[in-house]
Amino acid sequence: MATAADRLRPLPQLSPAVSSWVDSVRELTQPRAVYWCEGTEAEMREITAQLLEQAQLTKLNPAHFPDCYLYRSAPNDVARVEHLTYICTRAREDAGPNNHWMDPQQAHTRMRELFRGCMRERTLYVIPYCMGPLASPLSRCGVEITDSAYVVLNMLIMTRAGRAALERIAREGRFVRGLHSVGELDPERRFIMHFPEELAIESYGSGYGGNALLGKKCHALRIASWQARREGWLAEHMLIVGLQNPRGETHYLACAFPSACGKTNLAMLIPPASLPGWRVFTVGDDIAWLHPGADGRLWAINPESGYFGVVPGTNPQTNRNAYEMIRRDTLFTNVAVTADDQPWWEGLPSGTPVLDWQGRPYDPARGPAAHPNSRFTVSARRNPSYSVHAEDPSGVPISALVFGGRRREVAPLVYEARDWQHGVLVGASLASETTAAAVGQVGVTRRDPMAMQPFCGYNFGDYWQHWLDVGARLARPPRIYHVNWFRRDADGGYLWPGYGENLRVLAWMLERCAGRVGAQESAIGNLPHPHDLDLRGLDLGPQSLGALLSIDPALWRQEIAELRAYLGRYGERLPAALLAELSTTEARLT
Ligand code: SAT
Ligand code: MN
Repeated sequence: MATAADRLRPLPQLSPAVSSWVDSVRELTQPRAVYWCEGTEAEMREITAQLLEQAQLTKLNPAHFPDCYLYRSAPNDVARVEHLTYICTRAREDAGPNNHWMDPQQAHTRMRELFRGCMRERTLYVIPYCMGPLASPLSRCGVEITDSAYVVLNMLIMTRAGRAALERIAREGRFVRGLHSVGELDPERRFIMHFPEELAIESYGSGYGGNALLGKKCHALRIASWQARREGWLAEHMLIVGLQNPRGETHYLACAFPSACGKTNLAMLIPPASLPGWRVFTVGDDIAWLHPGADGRLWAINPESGYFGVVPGTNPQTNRNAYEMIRRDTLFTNVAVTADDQPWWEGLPSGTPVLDWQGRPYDPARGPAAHPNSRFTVSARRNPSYSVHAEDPSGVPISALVFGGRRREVAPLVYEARDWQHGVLVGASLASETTAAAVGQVGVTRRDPMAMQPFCGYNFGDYWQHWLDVGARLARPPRIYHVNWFRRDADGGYLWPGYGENLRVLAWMLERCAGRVGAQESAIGNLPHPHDLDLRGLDLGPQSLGALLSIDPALWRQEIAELRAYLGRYGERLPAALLAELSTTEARLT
């Protein structure tokens, strides 16, 4: 425990390990000043005031959006850059075919050249942070050094940052080192490097989202997935949501979807009026750390304390909670503004943009007013459906894991894995149409196992084996499901209404977990009997339901062939059990 004397000590004296690392980075980067983040509200206000003064932030209309600000990123720096993201392990095979790899020595040399003198005339900020509740043994700490005050503001919202985190680091003596500089924001001089064996991250040349807020994807997924394998748990790209049914029973689900597929919406879902008596509690919207508990169940914490969510499409119909949540104390990035300085984005029912996300007079010919990957950063506590259990040091027990992709066809609305081992194959088979969350072509289908393709810090073959090993330790493993909210009809229209109506599918899962309903066995897993889906008040014809639950054996045989070829890339590291599951499914299809 920190003593009273510790509390009075200046931050740099609390942890010699952190201080000596900061000293070496200062030598290298040559900042004008070094600032240690305390994590207080006053500090947040001060940094905000500085950014306003430097015109890096715009204050939004205080009558409608009190304490809300707008930040505009460089136009060439608007999303994660997967092609510039590397896993630097000594052995190339440990990074696997799923990652770009660079030799650690070579990567360090390259980054040192970029970092050398890069903070001249800038302030070096030291952000000690804790991923997960400060009192939880499941949490892990890190320190981000950055020269971006905007990154500091985000990290203060997204993590438990400041003195308390540094005190924990001083006690534990262990932390992830994240060094970040916006550099020149030159896409030609941009790299996001991970050194899992050293628990270190080096990021240069971007100030945006997952490239720069190092606690998020870099630490809580890429480095943590590596740590989790060592320590026997799972770091996953999953939301965590509690659903209370009309009987008063609460079950927690952890759900994996690729970026920008509606995870935040699902995490804070609004039950439709025609399903009375349901309540929804959000524990997390993006990342779950899952630990086998002494009771044989899987327990989850959300390592983050805020949301970095996609703005466009947020409105009272699609997500009333999010719409309410971001009306105060919110940092907006790359949205448009109206004549009276209100933030504006595509999907809002009213308002007219006058400036686009780059601050230019809005001209529809130049594309959408808000950037498709524009974001809000807001404290999780602002969420009307925030769960009181989000701070529980032991986490929440998980009843079901749900994998989902954005697929026009092939995948039915929902199916259930036969058991854990089959569920690992179901997760590994995830594929989805790409979105604006990452740089690159939008709308092409790519394989995204467990929604971790951009985020797994090691070889997927080893990762699937680790999943199998964790499952073997669970006496009461969660059930595993696959959903597809995005199936289309022949004319390209969505067959399922999505958003709050998704609760109908989740409700069926809960009934399965409680052992109250059966299912129809199919080649790919268990499907709901149509009469077990509560569709009261939903205008969905029997034809649509039939199409949503249909399995086309020809398409599935093709899917299995593609999956087999894809998994084959992992060679010797691919667990034999996954191939056996694949053969079982294939045999059932013929
Ligand atoms: O830019 S982030 O990686 O934080 C957002 C996302 O892709 O989910
Ligand atoms: Mn994400």
